[in-house]
Amino acid sequence: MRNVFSVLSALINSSLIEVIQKVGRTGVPTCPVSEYETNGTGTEKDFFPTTVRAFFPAPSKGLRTMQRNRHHVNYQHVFKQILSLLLRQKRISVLLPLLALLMVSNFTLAQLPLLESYPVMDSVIRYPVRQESLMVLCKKKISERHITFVGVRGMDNVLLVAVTLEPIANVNKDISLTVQFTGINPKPGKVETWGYVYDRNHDGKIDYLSLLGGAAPFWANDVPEYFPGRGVAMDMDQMEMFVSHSDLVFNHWADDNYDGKLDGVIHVDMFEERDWVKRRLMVRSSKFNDEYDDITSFRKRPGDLEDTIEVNESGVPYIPIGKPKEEINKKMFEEKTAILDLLNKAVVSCNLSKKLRGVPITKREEQ
Ligand SMILES: [Ca+2]
Repeated sequence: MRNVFSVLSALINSSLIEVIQKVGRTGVPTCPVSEYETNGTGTEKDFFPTTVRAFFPAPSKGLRTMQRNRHHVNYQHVFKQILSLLLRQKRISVLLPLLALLMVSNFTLAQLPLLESYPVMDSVIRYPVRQESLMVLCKKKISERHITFVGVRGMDNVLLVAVTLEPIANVNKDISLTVQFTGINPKPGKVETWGYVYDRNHDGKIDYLSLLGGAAPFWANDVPEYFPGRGVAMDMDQMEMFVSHSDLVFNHWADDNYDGKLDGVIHVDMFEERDWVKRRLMVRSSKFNDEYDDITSFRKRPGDLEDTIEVNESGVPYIPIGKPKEEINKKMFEEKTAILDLLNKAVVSCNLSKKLRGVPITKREEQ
């Protein structure tokens, strides 16, 4: 029995996460907390992801307060401390099931469906890596398109991919991870056709895309209802509000049954009378049969909005940035699946199957 303790102790002292990674490739992620959650308005549900809550249901008040003061909750650290404590007390009967649970949770976390994956992926976008750290991992030309896989200097994993008609001269200059402005108007960088990509089930294929959709201000509770509509002049305070609420817009596409076909999307929907993002629409086929039966809307996090959604037989109408009303429907899913297909072909020819990220470990990426 002493051997068991010493081996476990050594493993934990070196790195618990490395041990888990050997079993499931990705460790328990450092769960990022968005501004929404750190400003105290989020609920515990927002704060603790489902799978973490499942075996860590009631964090002490002190722990929660400590974590609220940080941008990132480091669950790795918390688990490590708990395990160290159990080891010191030689509570092997508690320790082994906990280790098993960690491994199981690691497995399920890697395979969260769209709506549960979204908050983690969204945090990566909110807290991007340093702009100048981007580097090209591989370039391929397929079907007249230049596909550029981009990583971060010092790491060999894929961070994002761009699909362009012309080759990209300089990824650090041409791809902007943060919003740019012309006057007070938000805009993306020079290259607008890129997105973050993930392989949640570690089968070597991309199954989740966060595609750049433009740049716009996001409506929030602090914006007054009387805020000027499109074409109406803004005063200085209103301009400041317009700028401060502006950000890059990403639409999230997921293949939740890992068959290579996209089956769910979280897409922005603009106001009809204002150039602001009104809400995000989630449209998903829960049976993976092109019937969109799982439809909801929210602003920052699922569950934060109660409103009505127009649903047609063919799909869900929405207003894109700067364009008239369109529809999220089977045709749109097929178009995006064609892009996914193209990207996965490029992954193979670039030999990057093992370099795709699972559920992101945000803290590591930010370093
Ligand atoms: Ca699918």
